[in-house]
Amino acid sequence: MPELKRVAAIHDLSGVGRCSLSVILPTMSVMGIQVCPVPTALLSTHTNGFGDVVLKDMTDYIPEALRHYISAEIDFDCIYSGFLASETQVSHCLEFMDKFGKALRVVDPVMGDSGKRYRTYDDNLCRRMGELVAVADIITPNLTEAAILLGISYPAAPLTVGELKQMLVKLSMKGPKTVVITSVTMADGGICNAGFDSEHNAFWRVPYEMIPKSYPGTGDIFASVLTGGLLLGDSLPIAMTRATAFCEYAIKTTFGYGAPVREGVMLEKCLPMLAENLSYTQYTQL
Ligand code: PXL
Repeated sequence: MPELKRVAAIHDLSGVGRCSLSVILPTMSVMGIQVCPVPTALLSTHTNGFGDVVLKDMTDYIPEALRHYISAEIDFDCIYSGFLASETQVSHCLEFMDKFGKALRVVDPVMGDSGKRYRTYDDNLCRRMGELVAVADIITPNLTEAAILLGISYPAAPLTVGELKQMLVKLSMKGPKTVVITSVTMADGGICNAGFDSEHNAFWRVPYEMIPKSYPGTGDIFASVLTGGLLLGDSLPIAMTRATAFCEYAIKTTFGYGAPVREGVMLEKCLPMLAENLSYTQYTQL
């Protein structure tokens, strides 16, 4: 039997808007990874642009599912968390990360975008997200979330390489060995995703073409492809380039069709590209 990697994905399930588990499941599956969803909440849509959302909280489900997995001796290669609805959910994620100590711990500290916090996140929840970051092996904040985690204001001006490296190092000093910051506008031109591997003191930069639209769920897709790539044996720069190339392709496809922003990217049209499992090498050193 081929050994497939198994991931516990602790995220919400939003019915419409192509984010969180709705995109994580197909994205990692097409890469040949088994994703086991641990839904933190059920939402009719995501929280940006559809008005009053119907939300069923699943907080109590998380520790019960964890107990079942332990008693059934089910193991995971990776625990991957994202959007969380409450501080209690952070505590439950910490338990999950603790109980599967050998698993790769990936924390996507979903809290905001484009300089703004999502409306369901307050100061306390953001602080607790910092506790989860501290136990992670890998974190994938966008620039907004990186600023929140560092307790600084959202950088108004493009970043120099030195400023960006400092942010990456400071985040890694909070615990995670690997830090990837997405959507960084650079003072020397362009926009990129940037990574730091503290074990090898290596900094990586993956540039991409800026499209003037911000589609929900692209951070979830980026973190899923990055995590999938690393689980399949990619190095950090190769996994970062795979994830960047796929997001760029999905965003340009969606933009090219003029599809509504709030519905996220046209993932269904794009997934075959990921199944091809090519190697991507357009990174540079930061
Ligand atoms: O993609 C991040 C995300 C996840 N889950 C929910 C969201 C968002 C972003 O808006 O609203 C419910």
